[in-house]
Amino acid sequence: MAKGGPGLAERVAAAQRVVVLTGAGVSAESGVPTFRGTGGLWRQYRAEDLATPEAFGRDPRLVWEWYDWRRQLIARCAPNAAHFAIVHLERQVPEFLLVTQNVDGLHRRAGSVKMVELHGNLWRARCSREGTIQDLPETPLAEIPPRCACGWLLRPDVVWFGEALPPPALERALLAASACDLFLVVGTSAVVHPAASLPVVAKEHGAPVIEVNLEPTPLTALAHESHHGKAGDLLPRLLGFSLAPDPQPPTPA
Ligand code: BV8
Repeated sequence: MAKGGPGLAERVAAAQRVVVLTGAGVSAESGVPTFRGTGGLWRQYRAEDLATPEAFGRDPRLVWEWYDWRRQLIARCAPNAAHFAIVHLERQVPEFLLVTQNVDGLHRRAGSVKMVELHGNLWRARCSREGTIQDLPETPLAEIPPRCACGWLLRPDVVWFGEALPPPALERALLAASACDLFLVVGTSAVVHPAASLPVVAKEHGAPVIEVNLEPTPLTALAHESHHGKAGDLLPRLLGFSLAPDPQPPTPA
């Protein structure tokens, strides 16, 4: 629980440069299974066994069936109060960056703009040869595994275990973590690197690290405050937002 000192709303009010790191827990209340929770399983497989280049090389059809299942499930999910609280936060602080590990696209659907997707996005596919990107439909794929017009296999445009994160996204996240004056971590088990090192970087540069998660994580000991509970309940309350069901889209500049 909170270890004393100013509450999160006070810290935000005083902050100039805020970074938020999210994981699968921020989408849990939208109905998206987390990676390591009970809902994280698909058929008899573990996510870690399928989200690898080796699994894709061995059985591209199986891996695409998993992503196709996830996309169709996520298409029926909506952003929840935690996503919208983060949108409000983005619009409230002078400098803001959302760094998400999630590939479900729900932050963008909620209205987040200043964000990096460290692990890519399952709504996009990439040609295995050319690297060209194409958007994927909410409906089931006509052909599994899908192929590029060049004939080569398409792959989900996500970062698999053992693959490097997109350098521009990681560099932007590291720079923001080292320069922020408040680092908020929401809904991550903090076991996947290098994303899990970002709060450590923030703390080493003097920023308070505030964790909001259902249960303790390896980050809890390091955090200045840990709030355990559901992000959709806790985050709006901690930030002092009485959230309208869906925040008005930003007025065009
Ligand atoms: C790399 C995309 C090097 C795919 C994902 C030891 C040390 C350092 C690194 C390693 C190491 N051993 C192995 C590694 C490397 C590995 C790694 O970190 N492995 C872990 C498992 C130990 N990392 C990598 O391979 C990364 N690449 O290191 O490359 C390199 C460098 C140069 C050249 C070549 C290679 C790549 C990692 C990215 C993998 N891709 N996703 C896809 O999604 O299909 S990771 C995957 O895990 C998701 O992105 C997910 O977001 C992410 C992290 O998981 P979480 O988001 O935290 O989800 P989880 O289910 O674990 O936890 C949810 C939390 O929410 C829980 O704590 C739960 O309590 C909480 N919760 C639940 N409900 C709620 C809630 N909280 C609040 N409210 C609720 N309602």
